[in-house]
Amino acid sequence: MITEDGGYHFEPHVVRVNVGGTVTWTNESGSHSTTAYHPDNDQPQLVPDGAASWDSGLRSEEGATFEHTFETEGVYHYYCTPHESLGMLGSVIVGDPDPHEQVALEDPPADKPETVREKLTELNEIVRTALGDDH
Ligand SMILES: [Cu+2]
Repeated sequence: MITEDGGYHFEPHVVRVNVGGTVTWTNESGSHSTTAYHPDNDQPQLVPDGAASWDSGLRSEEGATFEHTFETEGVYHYYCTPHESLGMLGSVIVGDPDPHEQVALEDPPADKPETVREKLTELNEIVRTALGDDH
């Protein structure tokens, strides 16, 4: 599900899996990572409480893949290390979480650049719609 075709983005921006499901990212071109917004990656927490972190590291080979298995229900935001400021962010929905209890869906962190905050707002709208939360 990665990446760069004319722009820097994850495709699709939002994916949904069951609890215990695995997401596989494939690098189409360029050099990218998939990295959780998790304190373990020195980032604000935009994943469920107690969720496992992940960080693929930079992947430069075409066709390189990275997998992560999601054991904790909830909404996860992640980014590409070199292209975060270009808005290369994505989201994973695991299971059928309550949108009102998701750390990831709160207001984007104030100390992030505007491009990142805008992208998080956009992702949150897609996620809320997917979860049937219309207000
Ligand atoms: Cu990238």
